[in-house]
Amino acid sequence: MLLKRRDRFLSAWEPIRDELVQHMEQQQLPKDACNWYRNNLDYNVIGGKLNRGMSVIDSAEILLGRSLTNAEYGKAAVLGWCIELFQAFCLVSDDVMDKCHVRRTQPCWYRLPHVRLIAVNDACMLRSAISHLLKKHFRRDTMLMCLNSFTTYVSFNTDMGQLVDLITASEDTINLSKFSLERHRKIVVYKTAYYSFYLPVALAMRLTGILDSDPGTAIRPYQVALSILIPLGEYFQVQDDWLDYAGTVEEIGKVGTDIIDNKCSWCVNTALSLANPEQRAILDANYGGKRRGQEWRVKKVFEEVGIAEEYAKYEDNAFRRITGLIEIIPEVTKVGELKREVFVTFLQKIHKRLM
Ligand code: DMA
Ligand code: MG
Ligand code: MG
Ligand code: MG
Repeated sequence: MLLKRRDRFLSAWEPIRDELVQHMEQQQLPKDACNWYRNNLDYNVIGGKLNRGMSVIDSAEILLGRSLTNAEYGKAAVLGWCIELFQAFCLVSDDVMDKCHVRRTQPCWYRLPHVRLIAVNDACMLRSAISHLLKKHFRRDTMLMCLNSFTTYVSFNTDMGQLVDLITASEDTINLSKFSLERHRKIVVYKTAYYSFYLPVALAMRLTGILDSDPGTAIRPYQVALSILIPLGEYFQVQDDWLDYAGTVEEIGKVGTDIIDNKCSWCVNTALSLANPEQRAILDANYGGKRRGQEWRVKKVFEEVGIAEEYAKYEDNAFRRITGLIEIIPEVTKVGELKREVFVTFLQKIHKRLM
């Protein structure tokens, strides 16, 4: 059942990819460039968990209380693949900026010898595909403007989050007193939560006809969705920070670089709040350091302060807190209204994740 769901979503990818490449071909762009774009799409869009993209379909089905017709599925799948294209854009550019080596258990795109900094333009082309697809597939729909404005809003937020992430992790001046859980919260909400959690649900809501400030509804559905999905996305990025430190490449498909990159991650902020003066001195002297043994010394302090226990507590709290937020939505709702199940499904998908 689960495999079928993924297979069906994957089978919608090929025509979308071909349509993007054909867009270049129709303009008689050189064959090598068209092939390059195809390789970019194949290498960077496929290979992940596809949770974000498939959430559009799942959420739409829950909201309608039935399976989608083939035509509805086609539209939901385009929206899902737009999110996966955005994710691909984020990862290709993020890996350049974070200087990572491995992604989805293969070399990061920019690490391929023939690619290198062409990856910057390749990332842009993954992102440009989104408005092109929306225009093509929704040109006769009144919802086009709304779908465009969601994606623009969410992209800008993601860019702002990445900016705060990057300037907080300055390479030449390492100063842990610049870090705080408050700053961390801004980073994770902006760089991750909007596009990974709010966007799939908001697109599914619009697709199934939920309008903001629907006359007759007491709750503002998009505001309610945001109030649950932002904390959910925050929890997800805390897990990403944790797995960067604790996960293996087999589990997470990438090699953690947060410590050597001087990232303002949940782990270092938590360790700073628990460290005694000697441990703090070790963190000050080694965090963000690239010399041999420095990362190991930081990890040792993480262990000593009991970060694993702290993380387990965080997970339990987050689960309880978000479950409470979901209960804002009435238990029984009519077709066309928000449903608890959209959010419960999302929470269950990520709670205690190990990959
Ligand atoms: C994730 O940040 C956010 C975006 C927008 C990619 P990250 O650098 O922690 O991600 P990862 O751990 O996947 O490199
Ligand atoms: Mg990264
Ligand atoms: Mg990053
Ligand atoms: Mg990370």
